[in-house]
Amino acid sequence: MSGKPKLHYFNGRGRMEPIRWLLAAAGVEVCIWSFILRSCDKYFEESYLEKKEDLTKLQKDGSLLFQQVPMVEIDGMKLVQTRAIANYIATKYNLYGKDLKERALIDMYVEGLFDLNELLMMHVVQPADQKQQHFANMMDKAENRYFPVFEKVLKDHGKDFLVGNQLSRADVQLLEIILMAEEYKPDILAKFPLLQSFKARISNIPTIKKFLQPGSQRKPPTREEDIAKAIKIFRS
Ligand code: P9H
Repeated sequence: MSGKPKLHYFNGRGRMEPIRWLLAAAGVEVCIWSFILRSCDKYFEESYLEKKEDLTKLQKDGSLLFQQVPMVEIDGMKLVQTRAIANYIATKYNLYGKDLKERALIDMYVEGLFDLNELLMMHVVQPADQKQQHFANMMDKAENRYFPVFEKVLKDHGKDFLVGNQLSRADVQLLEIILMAEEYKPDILAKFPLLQSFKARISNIPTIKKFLQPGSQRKPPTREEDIAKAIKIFRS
């Protein structure tokens, strides 16, 4: 057991990606001393579900409280439920604000971002005849409901981070969502100058910069064939 958190999910973004971002941002580097070299390459271990039997095995051996993944083995626990896992990691690595009011702000921002993430994440599984309408709706919500909120937050307090003038899970998740939205519409930040500088600033934080490097544990955009594979694993 390497002491690193172990993530159980399929080899794709889905509901595990926000957790991968948080662990990377927390920069939980555990160096493996092998007798020849010191490797600090990975922030976490991953066990990929490749086939239905992989899920059934975890379900049968009691590893999944609600028979579902994401599941993260950390500190002797088998945590499930994406938000519960993210709350634990954010609290453990001091990415959740310094008091109750900051936590409330962070929770509002993060839950708004989870809602936008759901729209962006579900586009690839839309039936062909609904893709256009779904695309228009998710871009409208990003540009007219969610991004204006974060542009105004940065404008009003003029600080580098969304909450408490220090890095929090809200900054990490906002960057994750900005990059996902730009995969659909590269100039989506055209009307948001402060989000443009926020993106550059947070992307240059060493742990996050490393996670954005090619070859990192960050997953590529989900393709149709990835969904077909996931459906085989998860559909009963
Ligand atoms: N509240 C993948 C990509 C996007 C959206 C959903 C699923 C929900 C949490 C087996 N787990 C397709 O259905 C795969 C959840 C967790 C929970 C699962 C079953 C899903 C997906 C795999 N399904 O936030 O953690 O929906 O384990 O028997 O229900 S993820």
